[in-house]
Amino acid sequence: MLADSAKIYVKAGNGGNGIVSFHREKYVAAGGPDGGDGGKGGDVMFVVDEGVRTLLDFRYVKQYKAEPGENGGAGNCSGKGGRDLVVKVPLGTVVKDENTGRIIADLTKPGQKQIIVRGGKGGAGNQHFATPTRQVPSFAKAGDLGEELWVILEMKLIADVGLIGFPNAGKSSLLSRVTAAKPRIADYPFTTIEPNLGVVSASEGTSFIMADIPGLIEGAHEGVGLGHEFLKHIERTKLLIHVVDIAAIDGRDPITDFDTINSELKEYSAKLAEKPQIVAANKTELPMADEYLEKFISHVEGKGYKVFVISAATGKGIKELIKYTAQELSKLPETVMADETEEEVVYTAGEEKLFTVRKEGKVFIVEGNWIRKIAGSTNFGIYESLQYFQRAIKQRGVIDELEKLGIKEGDTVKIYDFEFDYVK
Ligand SMILES: Nc1nc2c(ncn2[C@@H]2O[C@H](COP(=O)(O)OP(=O)(O)OP(=O)(O)O)[C@@H](O)[C@H]2O)c(=O)[nH]1
Ligand SMILES: [Mg+2]
Repeated sequence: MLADSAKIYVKAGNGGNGIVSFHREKYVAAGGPDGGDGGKGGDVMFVVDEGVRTLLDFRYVKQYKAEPGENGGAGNCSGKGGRDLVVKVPLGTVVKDENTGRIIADLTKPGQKQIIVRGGKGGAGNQHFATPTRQVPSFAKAGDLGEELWVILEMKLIADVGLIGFPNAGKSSLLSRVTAAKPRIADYPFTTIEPNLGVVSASEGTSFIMADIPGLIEGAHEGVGLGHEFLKHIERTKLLIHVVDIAAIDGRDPITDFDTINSELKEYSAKLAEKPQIVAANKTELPMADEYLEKFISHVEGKGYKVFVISAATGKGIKELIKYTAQELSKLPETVMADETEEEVVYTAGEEKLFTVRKEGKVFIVEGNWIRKIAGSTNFGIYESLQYFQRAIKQRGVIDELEKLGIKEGDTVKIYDFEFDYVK
């Protein structure tokens, strides 16, 4: 089974609570507040591990949670921080926020590490809340909640060059000739069902990674055949080699084949169609190729492409093709990141709404990351903490929004686990 995408839940540890405590000692009449702070919750981070080759594991284990911070202790003792959770992912993993589609991480280097969700801050103990007028602070802050998120993981091939073309064009044959890869090669379509990768040594010191993908056919951009699954993989290659069977062994016309594949690319994404493309006219050692070769070359060159006349079977023309490919690659930028190739809406944090308000029957529901956090760090049993909460939601316009929805005295407001009656 191919496992090149998965959906998982990640949750960073909640911060530990600050505590309320007072110094007690024999002969010391009124000890001051000494409630310690809560520890920070652990982060969830992803690290690229080359031993992990697919996202298969993420199909089985879907929840990843880091440790919470410990609560503070008496005697100004801070709680221990929660341990981070380090999750190993394969090279080429792109992590997206399920909700917004925003790319959170694009892990393209071995060993690369990135925090995905951050642990909550520990709450401050009552030691911090003593003021000249408040010498007996009877409250402490709860720890912040750890961030939580559903994320989509996608694995994108990291190859410099992608081989595209119809089934049976000879993509795998070409790959096996120029690299040590041993893809399956056969005279039936869709021999290749998953991409194969290989390293091409071009000349002293220069090498690049080449990948074949399953054959593309008409309608691929709509999901016909197998190729569609893989178009997204070749989005991040730097250059494409388009392999065409010039001997027309499968009975199709090479010129039509060439145009069909290119229009499929264009239908799938404009970026993909604009990628530099070198054309390899294959199987030209066969006499049948002569019938099409000349016309094919003039058609393709007429469209501005460079064509190489090759034979994956005999090796003809392949040295020239590889040399030219290496030259072209050296002119292109180092890496192609996922967010440069994808036409997605990328949200910045500032655009995200602080909260949303809706009415369900008689209950007014307030949701959103900001409100969840602040509600989570409020100790509703303590007057001063509650006051702080009320001030904050008023300032940010929550009350205004509730009133716009027609809230009345005595109606219920629900903020995640907290419910209270609305009082003007
Ligand atoms: N005569 C000749 N046959 C070739 C040449 N290149 C490939 N073939 C044959 O064409 C058939 C298909 O080759 P593959 O390399 O499997 O083609 P592919 O493009 O990877 O095909 P899919 O994986 O099915 O998409 C095999 O029978 C190869 O032996 C060539 O240069 N000359
Ligand atoms: Mg193949």
